[in-house]
Amino acid sequence: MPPVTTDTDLKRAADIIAGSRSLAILTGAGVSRESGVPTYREAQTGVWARYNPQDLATATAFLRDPALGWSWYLYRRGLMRSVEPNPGHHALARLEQLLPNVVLLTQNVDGLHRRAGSQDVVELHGSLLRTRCFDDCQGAPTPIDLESLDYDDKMPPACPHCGAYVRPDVVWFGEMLAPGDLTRAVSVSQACNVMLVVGTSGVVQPAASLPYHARQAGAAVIDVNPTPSEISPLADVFLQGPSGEVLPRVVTAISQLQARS
Ligand code: BV8
Repeated sequence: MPPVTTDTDLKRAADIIAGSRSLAILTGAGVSRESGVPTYREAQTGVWARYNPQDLATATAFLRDPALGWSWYLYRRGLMRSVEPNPGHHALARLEQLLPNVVLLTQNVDGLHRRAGSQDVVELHGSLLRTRCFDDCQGAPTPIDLESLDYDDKMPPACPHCGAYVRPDVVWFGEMLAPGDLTRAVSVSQACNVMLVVGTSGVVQPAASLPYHARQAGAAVIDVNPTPSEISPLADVFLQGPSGEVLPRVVTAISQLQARS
């Protein structure tokens, strides 16, 4: 679908971002869509079509059926390894070089922002690429290097320290976000003067509240999404279109503004 964004909206967004003293970026699954990673709202592809991620992404589900939970996470981990960052990820990474203060807050667990070169990234919901002891037996978190274990896709391996299951180092529904991550995300959202929201339906809490924190602190909010989301009504500018097409256009416009100044 070609972007519906008008040049006027795009230029307005570029002006706001180029003038930012402190830019907070909040991303969701949509920013990885053009890398080939299905979003949570889409029907899961293939073998997973019959499962709802929210039903699988809980500690209860994992303990109820560890074989299912483990194979789902290994499938997604393999998918993340097989895809590449897309132009949207690279555009966001470029903003760190163009602007004085950029912090990227992501709900995504795919590691693609760091692979695209973003440095200051807060992975609010953890990472599929890391694993840890289900019981955090050596303290929270107890990282476990999966590649150091003998494992298959049938059942989660045992923690070498205590024998509990090895689990993905992600935040499941019903689990608290890492305190340091949430504290930093809220303070960054309250301190920024521009928040760029990309590819999120704005449903999952407490991440979905971050744009409200920014708004309340007087920040301008820009939303990038092919379809209006829970966040769009909050936005000063809504850039309607796929982030892999819209974000590079925004970064080009910012570079042109800086060249003229
Ligand atoms: C917690 C990791 C509390 C796991 C994930 C109020 C306050 C606090 C909690 C709650 C609350 N109300 C409800 C809750 C409970 C729950 C929640 O929010 N439920 C929802 C369903 C209502 N929250 C929690 O459980 C959180 N925990 O707060 O604990 C607590 C308190 C005390 C003691 C103990 C606990 C934890 C939430 C984290 C869950 N983990 N992921 C895994 O992945 O396996 S969430 C997961 O789903 C993602 O990380 C992401 O956050 C979310 C999906 O959202 P999006 O990223 O937005 O993706 P989505 O598919 O929805 O939308 C995609 C968008 O992209 C769409 O808008 C689409 O239009 C757009 N798009 C499509 N193509 C493109 C595009 N955009 C750009 N370009 C494109 N090409």
